[in-house]
Amino acid sequence: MPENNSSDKKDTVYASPMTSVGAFKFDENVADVFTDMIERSVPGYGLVLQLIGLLAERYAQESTNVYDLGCSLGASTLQLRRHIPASCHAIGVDNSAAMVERCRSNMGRDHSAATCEILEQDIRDTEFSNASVIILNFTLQFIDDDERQTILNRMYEGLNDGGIILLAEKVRFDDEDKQTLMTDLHHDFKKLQGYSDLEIAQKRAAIENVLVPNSEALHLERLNTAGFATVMRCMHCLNFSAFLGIK
Ligand code: GEK
Repeated sequence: MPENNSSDKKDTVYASPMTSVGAFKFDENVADVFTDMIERSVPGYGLVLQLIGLLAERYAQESTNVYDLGCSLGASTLQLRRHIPASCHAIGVDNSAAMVERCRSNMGRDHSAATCEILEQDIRDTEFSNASVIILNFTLQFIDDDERQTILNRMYEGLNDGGIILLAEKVRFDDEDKQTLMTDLHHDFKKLQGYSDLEIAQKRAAIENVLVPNSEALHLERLNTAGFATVMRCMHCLNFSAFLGIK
């Protein structure tokens, strides 16, 4: 389990019947239970966190910036901090005040040598410079579809040669049968983690139009278009994938 949160509260946000389900927001209620929510909702989440540590060990360059975009409570930021040289600076960015407040407090309890700052900011406004590692761990999926390429292009520009981007996303399948099967299996996975049919249905209604997944082919194409010399998928579990781009 990632040690990223002082709270280990169970996610019951969608446990009671709602007369109408509002659009999903990263508010106080979600931030309070976020570790439990993401661990029980995203198959492979823990594995991607470990992968982030391995990539940071290999690709973080001395005296550079490493970025964690959409840092939430800081699970990926902590992986970065613990695996980068002491001369690096870790920058976490999130536009949810509730997440940022808790993330800063989580970072305050970590004693890694590398310095760290958590910015309350929209990643569309983040400036990237002297970067060796940029992490987008299940964040790009919340940005307007037509803005995704521009953000990736800017990240590429801010990366030093040999730097990397790790992009993890929920993905969709163009083939309708595959899309249905993966969606069903994902819901089976959530039931296995203890979510009820009601919780799954209400969360699904809330997240629709908020989290908009792309196909794997489109993610790979975007990374190629941004200019990355090497682009590959490095993790895949049901309808969740992670992609690596190396400059
Ligand atoms: C982890 N990476 O645990 N600008 C900044 N932050 C944003 C924006 C935006 N435009 N849109 C959404 N967010 C984390 C998990 S969660 C993934 C990332 C999920 C933030 C949002 O506030 C939330 O904290 C995060 O992106 C997405 O490794 O909930 O599936």
